[in-house]
Amino acid sequence: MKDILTAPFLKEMCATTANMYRLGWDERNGGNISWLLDTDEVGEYLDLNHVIRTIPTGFDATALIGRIFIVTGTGKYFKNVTDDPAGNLGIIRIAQDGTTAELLWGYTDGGQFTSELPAHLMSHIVRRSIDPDNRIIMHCHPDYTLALTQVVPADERAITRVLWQVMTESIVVFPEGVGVLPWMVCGTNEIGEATAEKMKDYRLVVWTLHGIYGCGKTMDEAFGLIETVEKAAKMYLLAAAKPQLNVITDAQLAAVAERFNVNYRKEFLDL
Ligand code: 2HA
Ligand code: ZN
Repeated sequence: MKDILTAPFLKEMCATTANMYRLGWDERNGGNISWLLDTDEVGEYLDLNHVIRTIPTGFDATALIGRIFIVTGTGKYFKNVTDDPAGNLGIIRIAQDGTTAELLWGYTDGGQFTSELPAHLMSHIVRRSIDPDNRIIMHCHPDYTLALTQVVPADERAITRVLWQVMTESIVVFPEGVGVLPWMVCGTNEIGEATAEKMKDYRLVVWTLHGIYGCGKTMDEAFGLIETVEKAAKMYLLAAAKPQLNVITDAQLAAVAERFNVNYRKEFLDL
């Protein structure tokens, strides 16, 4: 059995959480990541027959029975993951009943997975029905994205247009736009269901006055989506309250989308 601390997925969880903390996106215990792992790969590091304990999830994830995830822990700080991966992360498998998680590694202080597990697993189910290679769901609290939700209506078209209009890359990186949820109580099955519903149409979902969700096949893809939204929100807010003399017009947005051959959401433009 190989040493799990040398596993590429573990090292990437450490590197990513540290990076996100440094960017200020994950203050205190803010943010969470789940990564659907390859079972055979996990088997190189862990005895898959050894369940440390079981933890009820409180919702049905039948579509993920037998699937193994590495998930950040509830109440844990991204800044501490690298120094103590086993205390801050856990590797869980969805049990045969679909509503229990089997702990295979981690959460060494008796802890458990993020309170946002419903949003994560429900989003995994939806995204994999659209893209079977999706593996990552990432949630964080990036500064400018949050601030943007104070000053732009909590509306998909309105927020997407702001992000598209101020940075040329935006429509190329997220041509489908961003989904937006109104303010809701977090950590509940309800916000999980609402997030997953948005994930049918979007790879990015903004939670008003809270943060953002991104997804992808790889950590880079999920991170890159969020990073691009955050950059565009920053560009907008750096100039906010000053007369906006120059934005990318709808015709120009369409031209960029055509040049990069992306299928953008046509109803978000006035053409
Ligand atoms: O895990 O970010 O949304 C802490 C949070 C809750
Ligand atoms: Zn959060």
